[in-house]
Amino acid sequence: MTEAPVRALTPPVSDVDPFAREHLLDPDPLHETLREAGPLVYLSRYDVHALARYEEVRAALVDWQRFESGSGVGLANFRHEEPWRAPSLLLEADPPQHDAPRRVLLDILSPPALRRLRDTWAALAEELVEHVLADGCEFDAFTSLAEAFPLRAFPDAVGIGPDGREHLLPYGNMAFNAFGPRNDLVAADAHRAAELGAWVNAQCTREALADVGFGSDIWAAADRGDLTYEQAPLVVRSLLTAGVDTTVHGLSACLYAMATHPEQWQRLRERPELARVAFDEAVRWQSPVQTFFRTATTDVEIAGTAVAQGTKILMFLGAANRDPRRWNDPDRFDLARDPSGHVGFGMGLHQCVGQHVARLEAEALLTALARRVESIELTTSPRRHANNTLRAWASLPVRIRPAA
Ligand code: 8QM
Repeated sequence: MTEAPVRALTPPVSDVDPFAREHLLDPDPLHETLREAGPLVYLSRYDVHALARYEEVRAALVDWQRFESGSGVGLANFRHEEPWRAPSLLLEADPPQHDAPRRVLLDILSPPALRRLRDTWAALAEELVEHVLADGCEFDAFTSLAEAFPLRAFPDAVGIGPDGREHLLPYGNMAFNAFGPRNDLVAADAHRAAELGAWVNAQCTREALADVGFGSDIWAAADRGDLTYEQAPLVVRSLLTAGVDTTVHGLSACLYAMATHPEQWQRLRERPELARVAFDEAVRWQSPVQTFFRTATTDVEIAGTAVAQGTKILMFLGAANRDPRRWNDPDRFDLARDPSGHVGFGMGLHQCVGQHVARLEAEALLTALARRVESIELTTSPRRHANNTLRAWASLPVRIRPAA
């Protein structure tokens, strides 16, 4: 038996707008449609090819030679459109330019380097949990925990000054919207882009940063010659862009999961060492970062379809993380599963360099809660926040019962 060569198939075409508000707020139905349409779907509205199955998303993520990041990981192609800010040296770069910044951050954000933060963050988490317990046990877990914890922990760890920190979340919201099309979400923030960008850039200079922290570590890498002095502030900027909203919505995903799965909460209380598994399972289940693009560096064939050089490839991380071809009962949030291999942090060369920071934050918050809180339940419907890249929240109203 010989198989017929499968060449230049025409992929299924969809005119859906995945960045329309309804899909951003509730992406699961669209994800299923795209996964089931085929391994590759042409999205006519944006002239991009989309991947929604685990195998294809993973393959594209690890194939940095054929699917580059340097022409932008959003919809805009930097070769044809001016980027809204100087490109990131990490996210929007390929080898060899990507290598030095990557190595520097891998070291600064490595598990041994984070050990000094562990006790501080555990104490901070306890303080926040005590506060919500003392405050009557009914509160918005989005603002009081998921936003409050990273905002108290991370900017201090980077070493930025105390002033203007209220700009961090609006800047992140803008940066993550900017990966999508220029829709109403981008227009809504456009009037603040210059002001927010200037504030963030001003936090990245050596003079603006504390003597101890990730920021100072980055400048020390420049002193050693591991980075140039021109690169250092842009690497600091990567931390401030990628390190706040992602953890806010990742922690929100955990809290939402726990509030809606009381049996999983009890399991975590019995075995608090599951906190990190719980976080990764929440990242798989919700995928706080929903989408990124790559660009084909040559004419390529994906699942039998010819894709021309320069084509943008839209990878649905959230859809891959719930692909039934890869995951048993994928829509279930389940601490008994092994969530490793999820693509919520990406995969390959660009895989989230801050993932150990995120896990440490989640571990601190979840273990503090597990010690002091018997139950968590929603009091009213949570509210989502529409963003072109993030599966984001606006509010998570809960009631907790203190542990005896
Ligand atoms: C997303 O600016 C950056 O380097 C950067 C921005 C956003 C991310 C990563 C890096 C994935 C969290």
